[in-house]
Amino acid sequence: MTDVIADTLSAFGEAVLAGLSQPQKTVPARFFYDRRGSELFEAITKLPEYYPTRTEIALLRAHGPDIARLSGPHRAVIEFGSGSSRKTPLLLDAVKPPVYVPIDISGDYLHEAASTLADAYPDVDVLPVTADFTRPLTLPAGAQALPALGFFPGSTIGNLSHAAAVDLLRALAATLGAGACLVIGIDTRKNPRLLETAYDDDAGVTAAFNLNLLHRMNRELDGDVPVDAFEHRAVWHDGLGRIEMHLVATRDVTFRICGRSFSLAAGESIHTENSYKYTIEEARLLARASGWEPLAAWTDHERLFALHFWRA
Ligand code: AVJ
Repeated sequence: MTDVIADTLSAFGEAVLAGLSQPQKTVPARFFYDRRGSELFEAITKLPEYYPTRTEIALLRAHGPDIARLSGPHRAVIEFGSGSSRKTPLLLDAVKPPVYVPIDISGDYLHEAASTLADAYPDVDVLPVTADFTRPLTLPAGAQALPALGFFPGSTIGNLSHAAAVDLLRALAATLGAGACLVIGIDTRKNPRLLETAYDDDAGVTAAFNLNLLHRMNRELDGDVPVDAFEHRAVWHDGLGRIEMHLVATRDVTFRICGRSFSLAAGESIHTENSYKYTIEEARLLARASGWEPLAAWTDHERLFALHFWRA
């Protein structure tokens, strides 16, 4: 009979129950992005403190011609996680590919974005694929005929541990096939004050983004988490080279999720995100460790962000 509950639990529910049962409570960062979470992330990318998005866009604008020259003509552009509506046109304008394949796990959003792009780029064959790109997958026939140029912007790779990043980058190489290239955005290590500010902005948007996870648990998992008993915290961990985001209990709390009870003592936290940062040299090591040859890296004057070009 208890299996009835297990069977009907969403992936979110399963992850939350498992994560809250560990000594250091945790919820995987991929669950930030419900409708509200995606809106809040979009707002984060426009914050004065959050430098990655605008810096990466400037790098794509400045180095579009370099990307086109290094990749050569007639490649299929394959984008992993197609949420970057402001970045894709910059790459398409530079490379002018005959085929563009956006890959995303969320089908609704993907098809909406794909049809907008298809309208704007009548000469490009847009072939969206709904899939989990962390596993090797088969590209549509129209893309297989051409060598691939992968596009993985936004430093999404930073959410993964080093081992998981290597695993993912190997899967991308397998998906893209022989002769592939990859354009990947990777956030750099920098002054910890700057990093912590980027993940704890004055307007409180990142705090709202983090706390939305608790609202989502209440909405979707029949929860009664007292959200006002938690506060957002972002800390730089120098040894691990990552920003950690936590939801810290400001008093002892007990709540229920999917009929199960959980408690936190005052000061205890739920760890919600890691955002690893890589020096340009560390990113090159990551490339080599995952079967890629780093060919070029571009960064801004302040070295806030880096755009890398790799070849399989
Ligand atoms: C989408 C994972 C790249 O780590 O900077 C932004 C997510 N979290 N502010 C990042 C995020 C808090 C973002 N990534």
